[in-house]
Amino acid sequence: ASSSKPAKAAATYVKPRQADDRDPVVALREDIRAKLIYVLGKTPESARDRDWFAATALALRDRIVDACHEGQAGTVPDKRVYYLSLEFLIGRLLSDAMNNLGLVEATKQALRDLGVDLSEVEGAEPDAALGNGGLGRLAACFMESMASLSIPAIGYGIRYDHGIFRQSLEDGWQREAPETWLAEGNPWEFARQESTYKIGFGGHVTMTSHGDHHIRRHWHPAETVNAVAYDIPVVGWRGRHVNMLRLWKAESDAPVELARFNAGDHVGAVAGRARAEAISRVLYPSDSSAEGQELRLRQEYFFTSASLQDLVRRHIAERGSLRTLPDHAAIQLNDTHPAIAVPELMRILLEEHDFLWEDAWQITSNTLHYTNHTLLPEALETWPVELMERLLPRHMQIIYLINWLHLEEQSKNARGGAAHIAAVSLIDESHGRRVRMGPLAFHGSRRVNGVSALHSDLLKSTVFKDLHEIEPEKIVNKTNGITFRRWLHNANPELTALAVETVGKGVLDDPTELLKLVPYADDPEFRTRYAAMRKVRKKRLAQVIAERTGIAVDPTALFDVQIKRIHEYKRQLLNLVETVALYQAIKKAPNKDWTPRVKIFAGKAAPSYVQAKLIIKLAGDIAKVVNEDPDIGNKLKVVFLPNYSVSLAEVIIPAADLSEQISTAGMEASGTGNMKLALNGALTIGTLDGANIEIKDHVGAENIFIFGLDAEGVLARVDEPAYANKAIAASPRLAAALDAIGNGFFSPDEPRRFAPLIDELRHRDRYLTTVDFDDYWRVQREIDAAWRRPAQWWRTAILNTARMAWFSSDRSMREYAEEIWQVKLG
Ligand code: B1N
Repeated sequence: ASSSKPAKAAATYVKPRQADDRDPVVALREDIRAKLIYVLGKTPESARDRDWFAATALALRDRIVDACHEGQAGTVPDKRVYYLSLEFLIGRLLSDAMNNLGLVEATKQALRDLGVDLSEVEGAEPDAALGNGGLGRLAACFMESMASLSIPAIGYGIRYDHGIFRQSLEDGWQREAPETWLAEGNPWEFARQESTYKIGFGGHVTMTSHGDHHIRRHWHPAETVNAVAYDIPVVGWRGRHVNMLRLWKAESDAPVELARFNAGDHVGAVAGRARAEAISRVLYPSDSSAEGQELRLRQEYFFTSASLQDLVRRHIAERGSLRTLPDHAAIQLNDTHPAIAVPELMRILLEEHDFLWEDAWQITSNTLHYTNHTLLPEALETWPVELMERLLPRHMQIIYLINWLHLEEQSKNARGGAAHIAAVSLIDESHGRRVRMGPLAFHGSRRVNGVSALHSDLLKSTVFKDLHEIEPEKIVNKTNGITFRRWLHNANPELTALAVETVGKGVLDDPTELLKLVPYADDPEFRTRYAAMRKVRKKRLAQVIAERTGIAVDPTALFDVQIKRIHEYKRQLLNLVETVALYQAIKKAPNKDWTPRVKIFAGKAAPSYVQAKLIIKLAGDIAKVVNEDPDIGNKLKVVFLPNYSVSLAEVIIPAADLSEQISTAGMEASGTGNMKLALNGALTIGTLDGANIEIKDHVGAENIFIFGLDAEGVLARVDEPAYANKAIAASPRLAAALDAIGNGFFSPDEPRRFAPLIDELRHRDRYLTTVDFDDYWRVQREIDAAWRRPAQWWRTAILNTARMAWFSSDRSMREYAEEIWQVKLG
């Protein structure tokens, strides 16, 4: 490959269909044309980019189906992984499919022959944005890696009509609009009407006696909703293996009430249907916080029950008896959202398959596994007992019995006092009675994992301390990863081409080959080419910034990037306060030799999260003042890019020089954006939090900028009285920046606008922003200096790329396969 062309791995990986001996380009050209004309009913003259996209996707989908049939037809795998997740943030699928099938160049050529530009076609694909942030994107990376490693797997989730809302800025304030990815259909999916299951809600439980001591209970739901399967095939690297993402759509099983309809009550006649179908209508837009609403619980039970019924039916068809379920199925619960799987699998085994309790419990607790993704108290799900009894009465009974047996066991051991029993109970009695879903998932699972080394340790010492002491082998760590196919090969073809040219094509199959780039960090010619790659990407981002915000940025400036959900614990506010302090410093000495910076922010705030929305407004207000100040010029620019998404991340990440990973230590479970940015050669400024610690271990302490308190330091400091006051009093620079924001310097039309943010910092500062400020400032100035030594800077960037290999989600998936699922790679 030459450095100017995207890396493509040789010709095609998938043999064309039998009796198809056409050249791949010819075949694609003919097939895309035929899809356009006969499936979409368009002519090449009348087709829009969106039509060409659908035609191309359909032609590629055929090839994925071929790859699937070639690889797996008729074979039953020894063990399957079932990944249950309320979110799959898969984004666009076209470049993934082309790349993994080895058809990037062939597709580009075929479309060119048809007079169409591939990049326009790619741009016409809507993002499948069925997730909020890291948790949903992780599920998508894991699906891609499982397919690439030939791990037999099915991902189960919800086919939301509306994914994460579309964010726009109105006078700097976040506005939400519904997202409509399905408006023109989804060419990747197969509707499987025949795979429909009934999901019950409400009703009552009856008991019948079956001889001595044997009482059978039976649930009679008041309402049932149909779950209909839609399958999206996920093709792995080199088309060797295909898995399914099976998403459930809610459909009413109640017919339109004809009598009411005929009587003229057209709305009443369909009201029941609307209620049922609401379940898969919309993704809850909250990240790292629990939604206590009834509809959310209905979503959780709906997709969990459909998925369990589906996998139970498959297991019985393949193996006969459910006794062997743990041998052939590993179910992974992505956070507690599907934790209702514990009582639901018990119910299916007890009620529908006549198992005895003890046997059912053995099967359940050897099949389920649970990943925890956060320690934030506001994210730990609990459901009021009263709501559970009303919506899922049989499950509530089962939870009571699970808990009774669990506490009975605990009362026998030495620690069995009242405090211990209250601590390990699955029911929280402290503020009304609530079911604790984390402990329920923990107790019902064979393994529980955290998502970074620090996070797993904190699980053991904090939220699951008592349960961990009972079963010290249960918690294991599985540090997150990212798929390099999307986040390096597809997102950064220039860097990929450079790596392939330098260390060989093997790097596309084995990321550890990136380590061979280490010696090139000292090669001036390689550094120059690496920097040239970045320049290309920064110009592209500058173009996007200009189009979407009207702000002109200089691509030679340092691009400083913080892209993630807006949340107080992630501390965008720390970055903004530092921005103000820097602005004030430049104003004081405008002729000093400042390092030009562009501060780039992007991210969505939960619609009900008032402080987070105010932080977005603050970024916009600061940007307005700073960007228009003639004293500042190109020394500092501030940009907030609206509507952050997977596809926008693919543009920003390869263009970033500096990656902001500045959460309060102990609060970011792992982070995965940190990995994407470091892989693409951005240097990290970060706290010792989540996976930052492991990134530091891999890239080397001298190649990352660490500042602030560590997790232990945070725990100690929060108990000190008036820590914020003291920190502000000790830092005139911090005090001046807070005064400016708090007094309305950036909001003269409403001087008190940001008082809620500043008052929180002054009086409470839950996230220790004031405490970490001075050290953050100090390290930022070190970065200014580092940027002025380009040879050294690029050396460090290259070492980051070279040493991030371990953070491939292939590594994560291998670890899960070996140490949790005990499933063989194909
Ligand atoms: O999961 C990611 C981690 O890399 C991040 O550090 C972590 O914050 C994120 C409730 C969540 N934790 N919890 C959530 C999302 C939606 C929701 O409704 C909680 N997301 C994370 C992957 O491990």
